[in-house]
Amino acid sequence: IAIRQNDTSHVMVGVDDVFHMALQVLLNAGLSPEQAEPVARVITAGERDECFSHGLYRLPGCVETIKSPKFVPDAVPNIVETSAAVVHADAAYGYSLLAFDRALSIVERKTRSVGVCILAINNCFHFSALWPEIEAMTERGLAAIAMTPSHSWVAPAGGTRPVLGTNPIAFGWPRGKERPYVFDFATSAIARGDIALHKIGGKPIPAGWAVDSDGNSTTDAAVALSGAMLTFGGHKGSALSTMIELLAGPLIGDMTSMQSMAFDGGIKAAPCHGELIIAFDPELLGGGTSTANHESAEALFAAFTDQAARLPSQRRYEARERSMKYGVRVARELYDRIQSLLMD
Ligand code: NDP
Ligand code: PYC
Repeated sequence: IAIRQNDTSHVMVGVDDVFHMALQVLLNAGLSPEQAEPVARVITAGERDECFSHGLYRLPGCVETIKSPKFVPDAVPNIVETSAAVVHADAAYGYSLLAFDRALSIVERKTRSVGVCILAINNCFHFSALWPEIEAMTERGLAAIAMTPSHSWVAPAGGTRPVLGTNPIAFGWPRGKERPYVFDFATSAIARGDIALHKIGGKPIPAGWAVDSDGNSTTDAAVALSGAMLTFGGHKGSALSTMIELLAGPLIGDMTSMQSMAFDGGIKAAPCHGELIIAFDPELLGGGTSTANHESAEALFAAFTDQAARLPSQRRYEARERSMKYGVRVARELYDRIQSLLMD
């Protein structure tokens, strides 16, 4: 990490202190301790891994969401084992993260027994990156896919009006002693949080991320936020995003991004909808040939790294090591804003 002497525009904060600061802000805002702990943990993980669009930057937005009349600050998730391979976790209009935590051991048990398990989280306010949940699966030796809608901010390919969410999809593959293969990205060209960070930093965005309200390409982050974002990969990202709307929406009896936006009614809380996670047990699905299958997967990864092509999450893992050693470098403006939330 570049620790510059006399850098008054940033503050160095230890990772543990990030967690305690985030936790205290959330508790001050009225979130129950049970809800607050996993939210603070995931925000800290985002800052630690230098995923700035989903780290401490999210904290003021979380406070706004907690104040929303539709949010339930002391929500207690209700976990139901719907079938041998299906778990429904009703987040009861709290954050998604406590519902995930409460369902995790049940999902693990079912996945080991059946080979696959679907976790449907319903009625959850959702603001977080998906890779912490995916890493929880890979730590248990499971492969997994996660996806969620958001708010309708993104135009479908060929259109100019927002319909789709930024709809992230994440995947993880356990690699034994190696760190897992994990990717996690929005199906919009970039997360909305990243465009908001460009706006805060006064920086232009690349062409291709968004159009203005008349459908013209824009590099102005503020204009992008009031126009329509675009999907990655044209019609391919558009279709993938639509799949996420359907699988993590109507399929599990929950809202699409358009419905989530309407539910919000202009309050500007975090999106409220469902999340779908599918876990796989490589041992059981490998039919007893798991060593051979492990070696096949490793050969695939080696074919990347042998030509210096990086695997997704490599940057994140390197950032994690750096942050654990030196702490994280938080913009002074954000740090001061968070401190002011501690005074409220
Ligand atoms: P990016 O476009 O930066 O893509 C991130 C993913 O791609 C990471 O897995 C990243 O690994 C990998 N990656 C990036 N560059 C390369 C490369 N050159 N080679 C190989 N892999 C690469 O992020 P997004 O803006 O699309 O998404 C950021 C986050 O926002 C995600 O965590 C997502 O879950 C979150 N999000 C959450 C939403 C929600 O509703 N809850 C909505 C939208 C987004 P690495 O991290 O190592 O760079
Ligand atoms: O960055 O697109 C985003 C986002 C939406 C909800 C949470 N993050």
